[in-house]
Amino acid sequence: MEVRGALRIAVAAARALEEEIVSGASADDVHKAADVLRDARPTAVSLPNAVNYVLHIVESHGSDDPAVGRALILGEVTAFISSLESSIAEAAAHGSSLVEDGDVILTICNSSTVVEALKLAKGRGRRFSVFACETRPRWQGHITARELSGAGVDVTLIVDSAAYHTLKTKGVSKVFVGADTVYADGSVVNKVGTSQVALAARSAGVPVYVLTESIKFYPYSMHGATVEIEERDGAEVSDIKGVGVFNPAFDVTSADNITSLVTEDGVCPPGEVRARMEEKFGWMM
Ligand code: RUB
Repeated sequence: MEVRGALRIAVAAARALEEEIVSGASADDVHKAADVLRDARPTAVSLPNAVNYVLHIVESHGSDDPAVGRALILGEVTAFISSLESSIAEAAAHGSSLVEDGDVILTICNSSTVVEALKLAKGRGRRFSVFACETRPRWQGHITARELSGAGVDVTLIVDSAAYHTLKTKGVSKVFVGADTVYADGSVVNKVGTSQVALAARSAGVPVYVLTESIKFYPYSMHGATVEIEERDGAEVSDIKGVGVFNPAFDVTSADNITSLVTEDGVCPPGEVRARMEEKFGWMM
C-alpha cells in the first residue's frame, strides 16, 4: 500500500524491472523479479500488463552481444515507462474536456487520472465543485480531497453511504471514477463502493465516466477470465472481538451503469472496449 493506484503501480513495477536490467541481471533473474512483482497485488491488471510487456521487450532482443541487447532493451523499457506516464496526462486531458461550468462531480477513492483531469479543468478556468466519498476503510478519498483542495478546487467530503442522498439532493451532474481493471464487456473493476455509486448514479439519472489508461485493459477477459478481488485484513475495518469482517478492496461495476470510458485515445462507450482491446493487446494474445 505504499504505492497505490493502478497506474502508479504499473509504473513502479516497470521501473523496478528497468533497475534490474540496468544492474546487469540475467534474463532468468529478470523473470524471477517479474514473478515477485506480479504477485504484489492481485486486482489491478495494469501490474501484470506492465510486467509482461517489459518481459516481451526482453525476449524480443536476444543478441549475440549482451551489451548491445541490454542497450536495446533499456531504450524500449524507458520509452514504455514514458508512454505510461504520458497516457495519464492524455486520459486526464480527455476527461477534463468533459467538465462544464456549473458541474457538480462525485468521485470515490483516489484516482490519479481523475484528480489530474479535475486539476486540468480548474486550470482552464472551469467553475465546478466536487463531492469526494471518504472511501472506507483506508480513506483514499481524503487524499483526493486534499489534492483537489490544494489545487483550489471546491471539494466536499461525504461518508460513502451518503453517495445516493448526495446524488439526489446536491445537483450532482457527473460521476468520475478511476479503474484498476477493464473487462472486454466494458465492465470495470475499481475500489470497493464504485459499483454502488454507479448503480445509485444510474438510478438518479447521472452519467458515470471511467477515466482509465488502456494499460488497465484485461485482454484475457476476451476469453472470459476475471481478476481476483483483493481481500484485505479485517483489522482495517474493526477490532470487535468475536465478530468476523469481510473486507474486499475492489468491486465490479457493470457496463450497464457506465456511460463512457475515457482513455488516452479519447472517449469510448463500453460497447467499443473489446475492439480497442484487440487492437492494443494483440502482442500479448
Ligand atoms: C486505488 C483505486 C483507484 C484506481 C485508479 O486503490 O481503486 O481508483 O487504482 O487509480 P488502492 P489511478 O488505493 O487500493 O490501490 O487512476 O491512479 O490509476
